[in-house]
Amino acid sequence: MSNAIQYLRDNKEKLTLVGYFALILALAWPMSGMFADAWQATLTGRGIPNAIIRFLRFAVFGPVLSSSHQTVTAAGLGLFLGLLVLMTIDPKKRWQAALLWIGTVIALVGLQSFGLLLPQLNVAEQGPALVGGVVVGFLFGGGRQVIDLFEGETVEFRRASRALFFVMAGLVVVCFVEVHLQYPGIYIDADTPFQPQIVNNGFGINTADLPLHLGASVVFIATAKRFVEYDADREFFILGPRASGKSLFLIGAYLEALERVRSSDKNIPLEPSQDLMSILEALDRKETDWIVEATPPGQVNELSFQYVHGSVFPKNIRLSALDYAGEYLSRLPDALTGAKEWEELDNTERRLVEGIEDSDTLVLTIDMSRYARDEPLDISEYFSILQAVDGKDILLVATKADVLLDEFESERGLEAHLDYEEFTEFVNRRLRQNENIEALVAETNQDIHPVYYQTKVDDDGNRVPMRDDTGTVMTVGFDELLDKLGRL
Ligand SMILES: Nc1nc2c(ncn2[C@@H]2O[C@H](COP(=O)(O)OP(=O)(O)OP(=O)(O)O)[C@@H](O)[C@H]2O)c(=O)[nH]1
Ligand SMILES: [Mg+2]
Repeated sequence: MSNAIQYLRDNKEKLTLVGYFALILALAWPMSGMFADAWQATLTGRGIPNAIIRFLRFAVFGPVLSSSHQTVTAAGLGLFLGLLVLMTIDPKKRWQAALLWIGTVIALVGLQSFGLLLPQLNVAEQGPALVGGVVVGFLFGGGRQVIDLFEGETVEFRRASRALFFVMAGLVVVCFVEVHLQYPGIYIDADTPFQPQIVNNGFGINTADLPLHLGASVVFIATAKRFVEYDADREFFILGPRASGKSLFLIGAYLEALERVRSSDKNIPLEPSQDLMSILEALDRKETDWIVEATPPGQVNELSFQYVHGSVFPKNIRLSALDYAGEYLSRLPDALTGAKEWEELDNTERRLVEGIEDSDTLVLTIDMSRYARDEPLDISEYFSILQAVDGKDILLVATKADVLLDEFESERGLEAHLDYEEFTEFVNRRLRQNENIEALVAETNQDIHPVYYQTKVDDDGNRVPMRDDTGTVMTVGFDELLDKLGRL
């Protein structure tokens, strides 16, 4: 892979940040212009926002405070700021919040140039409404959880982020409608706020600046949506013949996620599924040997857990996959293509077919120990499965890559776990000498991703996992794997 592409990949998050920053700069101005137009339009046309402001002013705030329309805008601004403060405190949303602060300041300056909002506020008069808005926003967004944050717990202010999104998106939609749609207005009289009067404006469409406003609004809402997202789900389906290392691959990914939890402030509970937990119990008990037995035919384990990907824009990624006995691989193509009728399939086959159809990523394993021993790889089914499904991301994984370590070290004089990239390049070059694998790489247009458990050869000549002082197995390639999955 060329250096430039590698650089872009490694710094993708920082580049995204710069991109968003540019976008906010570019959007804030047309958005505040549209806001100012909307303000004018709703005032003259007696639009619904105007009616709402006047209603709040006379019927809600009026009885409590000496109220003007500025009281209503101050309360709204306060609400927005209260939510934004919470988003700023949320470790997962810090950067998004920083960008929104910048956007807010630009928008306020923009509105000021139209004589709106800030110049109209009088702190002494609107102070209570502004502060009240901040407090309501803060409490509504889940501000009480801030205490947990100080106690070192992992806290997400999902509600604040979501509310902020609705406020921003709502405001944009309302402004857009006010500027571009003319409709019968509503007048709220100061003395009789509960008896709205219709103002007959008729209907019409204002096309001035319509494309600009429409474009800016859509981009703004889409960006805001991405800012408040916390989660992504990825459904995997792992393909591989018997004993190709499917179960240990999924466990390795989990162990890596567990390892990450120990060294991060953006943790979330991993929430492993029931089936994964029962496998992990066995892992604790067994000190010697491999962790898992061959998965019994007929048994389908649902393995899933979540982890955090990314540092600038972290997201919770939930990874789920079915683990099944490799014996089924050869039956999948017929079941998938319909060559075998649904009624003829047994329960396991049906679940696997559904699993493939529901998945967004297929993981194709290539068993390195078979490769090293020149045994058949049994991957011919991959081709027919790839033909039967479309639109899935594909990941080629070389399992048990430790069997190539000696060769790598003697040829390149490097250690794979320290020079993983070099090792990947080596594995790819080595494996593509095999025609079947070369065809698979060409078909999927993917690099092969090597993973392995550190192993040693025991007295009987078998490879068994090495364990560190604490008795945990050591894995290589899974850290990069989780990153890769996060980027998909
Ligand atoms: N050297 C080495 N051997 C491995 C590695 N991973 C798995 N193995 C070996 O491969 C065997 C099978 O691994 P599993 O994960 O059970 O394979 P599977 O694909 O789930 O097998 P089935 O459930 O029978 O389909 C293990 O018992 C190990 O002997 C690895 O990283 N290095
Ligand atoms: Mg298995």
